[in-house]
Amino acid sequence: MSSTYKNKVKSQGVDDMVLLGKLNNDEIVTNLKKRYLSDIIYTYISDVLISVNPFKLIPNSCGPEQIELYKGRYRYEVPPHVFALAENAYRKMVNEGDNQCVIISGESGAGKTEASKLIMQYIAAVSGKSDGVEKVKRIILESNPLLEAFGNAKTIRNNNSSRFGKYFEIQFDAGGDPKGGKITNYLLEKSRVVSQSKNERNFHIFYQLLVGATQREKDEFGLTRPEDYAYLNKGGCYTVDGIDDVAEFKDTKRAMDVMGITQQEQKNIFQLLAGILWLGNIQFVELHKDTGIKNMQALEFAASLLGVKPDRLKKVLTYKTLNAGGNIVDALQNPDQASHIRDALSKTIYDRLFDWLVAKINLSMKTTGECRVISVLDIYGFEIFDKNGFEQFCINYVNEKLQQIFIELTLKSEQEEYDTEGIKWEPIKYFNNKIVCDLIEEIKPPGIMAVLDDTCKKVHAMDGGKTDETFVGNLNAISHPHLHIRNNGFTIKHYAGDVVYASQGFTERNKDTLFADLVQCMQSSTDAFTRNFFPDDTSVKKAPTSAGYKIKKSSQELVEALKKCSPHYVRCIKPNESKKPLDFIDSRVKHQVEYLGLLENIKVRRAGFAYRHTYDKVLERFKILSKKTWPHYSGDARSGCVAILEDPAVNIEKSQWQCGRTKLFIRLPETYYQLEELRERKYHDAATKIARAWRSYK
Ligand code: AD9
Ligand code: MG
Repeated sequence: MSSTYKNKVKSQGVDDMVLLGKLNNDEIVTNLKKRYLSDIIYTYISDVLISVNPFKLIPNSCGPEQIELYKGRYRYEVPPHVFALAENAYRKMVNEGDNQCVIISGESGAGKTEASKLIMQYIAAVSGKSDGVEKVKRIILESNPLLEAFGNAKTIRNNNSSRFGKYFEIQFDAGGDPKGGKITNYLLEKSRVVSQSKNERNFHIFYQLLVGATQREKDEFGLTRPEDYAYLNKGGCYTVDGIDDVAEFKDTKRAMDVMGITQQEQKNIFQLLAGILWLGNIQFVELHKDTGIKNMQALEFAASLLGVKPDRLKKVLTYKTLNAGGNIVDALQNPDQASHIRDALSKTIYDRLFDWLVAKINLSMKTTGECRVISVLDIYGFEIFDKNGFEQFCINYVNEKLQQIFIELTLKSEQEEYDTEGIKWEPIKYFNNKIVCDLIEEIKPPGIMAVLDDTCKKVHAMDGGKTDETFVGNLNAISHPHLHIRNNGFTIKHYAGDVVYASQGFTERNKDTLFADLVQCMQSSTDAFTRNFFPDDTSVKKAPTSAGYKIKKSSQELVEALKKCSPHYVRCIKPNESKKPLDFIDSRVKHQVEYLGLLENIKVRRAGFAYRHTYDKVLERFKILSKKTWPHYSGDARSGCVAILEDPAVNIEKSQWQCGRTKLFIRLPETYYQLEELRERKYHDAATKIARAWRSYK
């Protein structure tokens, strides 16, 4: 190995871990660490990009000059970067006409959303510049701050955590200019609207509104300080390091303008948000034979902001109309139950508002006709909290599905490559998490979701908090190595670790229905904007679908969509819990390296052959090594490569390489280094010769 190359590897690790000398999890961690401490956050495993969150802006890493550097360049010509991956996806789409997708995974706070934004910026920067195209690009880029305002929040893991999943398709014309786009959103964590854990916040927009609204808006909507609202003061956290809510509110409003959301609609949105905050302040008290309202002002304010009569709102919050064997009865709800109904209403309003925003963005970038697509998937990361509920269950299920598709596609495409190139290989052992996906989603035998749906259907709504217990009892019917039933919950052995789920709230959240009384009350709103969120769908007889069913269906659709594209992967790693720069905790990284299956990923890539490239690329890089190909060569690329490898001056043993149909395969990393070393020496010699000639000329 040449000393410069060796020294570089020693201090900065290898760019592509397929070329690691020794191969085990610790070596991978060490390699990532060396790079991380030298401010190099990107590393490849072949064409999979590993990104380690730097928690700081790395100078000259993502600006316009950097974009220029990557534009039109091949991956191996430039250092590893998310721009190189974006460039590759973009060129492949333009040149080969295939749809591309970028699947970004990693745990909460690992850098997925930042990576997705960089990809979108890159594509916007390198594609066409005409007026129409600029408008579409602006919508695509501005949709980020808008959706982040309503769909992101500070959690203990991440100050700007995405609380929804997003699949963003950018649509291009045949020339590679963006024509439009489409966002599919997944499962917003709506429970956050009504409560947050300690040191966490509600969605950013509430704080933005409270500090950013004009005095007139504040007066009109009864907006005061975040501390004054029950929906905001549970987490005891109002501001976030590095987030300026006033400035962000301006960005949100500007983004709304770009989406074509009118001033009137913006006012409606803010009014609805204020309505939610005031709903949250309604408190109930137990009275003799009735449930009363402790603070009438909150009720009146909420009712007025939602455009409904206070009496009617009170009635639907404190009574529930039930059909008991044909008899319609008004069942009084105790203060606890009434609070539940209040929260269900707030969550639904917010959830529908979010869907409305996504629909609005989609409308503003809607396009027709044939197009090519690059899609970017940025979904909430795998989560393990002290207490994990239905939301974590769904989030982690989606992550299982993504891991599954990674396993399927990387192994599948690898296998296909060996097949099409006519190369023999031995499959590598790896943990296939299909078993966990089945445990959750199978219908026969029933998996966890099926048992949950069944419990929800069979158990009467009036059995108090017992449905969740019944659900756990019913889970006993499943005997599975990855499921462990416990008191008040269960543990799933996920690919990324064991998670203990508390069953409380599972059935209610899975049912996800609003009582008819509430819906009718909202339909009576004098405010058309609010009314529209509660369409009268009683005429359409649909079987009620559960939240679990919806997430299962949408993840299946997502998997189908992804399988139709050429995949690109970004695997994000979170190096610490402190969210501080240069803090690299080996054990944390090792855990992620293990569950992301990076070692297996490398092994599969190297199964027999550590390095492979098309003949023309190999020839281009190493032609200087043989007199047969340097300085002039006019034969075909494959024969050129063979001539180089067989040249006595190079002398690579025949057992160390194989010719595929279009690519050259090299077995050991050392062999590849040997070629690199020879190449460096040749260039060095050539440079010395030129310098000598220059000196003698002078
Ligand atoms: V979650 O699953 O949505 O909770 P993400 O999306 O994986 O999570 P995110 O991209 O939001 O994490 O990154 C978290 C924070 O890390 C960001 O707010 C930045 O402060 C920081 N970060 C992430 N990536 C980069 C980067 N490439 N450069 C600088 C970064 N900072
Ligand atoms: Mg995110």
